[in-house]
Amino acid sequence: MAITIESARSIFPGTRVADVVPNTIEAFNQLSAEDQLALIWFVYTEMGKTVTVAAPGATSMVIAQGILEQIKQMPSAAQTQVMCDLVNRVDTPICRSYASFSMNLKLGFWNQLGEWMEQGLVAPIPTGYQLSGQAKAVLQAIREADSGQQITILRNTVVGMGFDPNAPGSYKKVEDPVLVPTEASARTKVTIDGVTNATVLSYINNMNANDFEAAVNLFDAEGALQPPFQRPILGREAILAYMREECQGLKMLPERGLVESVEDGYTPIKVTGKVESPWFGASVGMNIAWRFLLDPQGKIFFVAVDLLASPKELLNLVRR
Ligand code: 45D
Repeated sequence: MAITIESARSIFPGTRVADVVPNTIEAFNQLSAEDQLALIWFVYTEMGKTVTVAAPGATSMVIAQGILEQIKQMPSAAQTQVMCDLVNRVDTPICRSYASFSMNLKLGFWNQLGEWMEQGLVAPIPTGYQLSGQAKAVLQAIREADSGQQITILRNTVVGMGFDPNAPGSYKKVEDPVLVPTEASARTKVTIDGVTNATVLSYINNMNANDFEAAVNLFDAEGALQPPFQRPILGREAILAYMREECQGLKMLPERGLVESVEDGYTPIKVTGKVESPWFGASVGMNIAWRFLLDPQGKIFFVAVDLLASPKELLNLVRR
């Protein structure tokens, strides 16, 4: 049977992913704008007690600064309106600008608003705001999720806001400045219990050094990368653009893995471990699996990155 990206997606089918993330996002999107804002506020402030959010320096915050200042000058009711518009994806100039922001810029934008809300410079969520019954259920589901799942839910709510006049994601994005890769002498080298495969080790080491060109050159020309809860991204060019937006400052800490026997020249390799985002650093480790399928030349034909259902899944290295 010929191996395709579609067939590669189902390698290591016993991997249990954190379904709570897409399920919660779906329920969240059904809520009113006021409920959504209040709910994120509660999650964010509750998490704030245990983790510190640090906006990464690479974020081109200057681009958002004008809009942020504009919001800060508005009367309180207008500030609340802007936030509701963002949630409701209304067609306004601010919502269009927001949609053109990179992921990190969207996060940095809200992080600033959150700080100002705390300081009373931007309209806060009214004290004693009562969530609807549905919103309470969503909040409870988020509280029961682990911290890695919580930050993924938070991030996904922020990414979908604003108004994109064309198909979602088709808007010309403001690009983040490209980080200089870590110099050779300062690079870390991971070891993975059970995996000595040079491509896999080199992938992780290059990603940890922000050397996305080197990482992308490890892919087959027709290769694909599938982020958590997303469709595969196809081809080196698209993967490189994605990495520049989503992978700067990530810390990948693989722990163990399994190399399966070769089938039709292709090698399935599963690796599990933690990933830390620059926003939360070591205070939030996400439990991750990488499911690689290497082609006969040892290039990455496919890799899926999964957010795991539980820490127990870190030990699940069986193929079926
Ligand atoms: O609405 O190997 C207020 C890939 C209230 C690549 C607010 C990967 C109102 C390949 C609180 C102000 C990338 C796939 C809002 C690996 C309101 C690869 C503010 C995986 C919105 C390993 C909210 C990488 C705020 C992974 C400020 C899994 C929210 C990376 C801030 C995951 C939320 C990174 C933040 C994640 C969330 C980062 C900063 C999940 C950050 C999440």
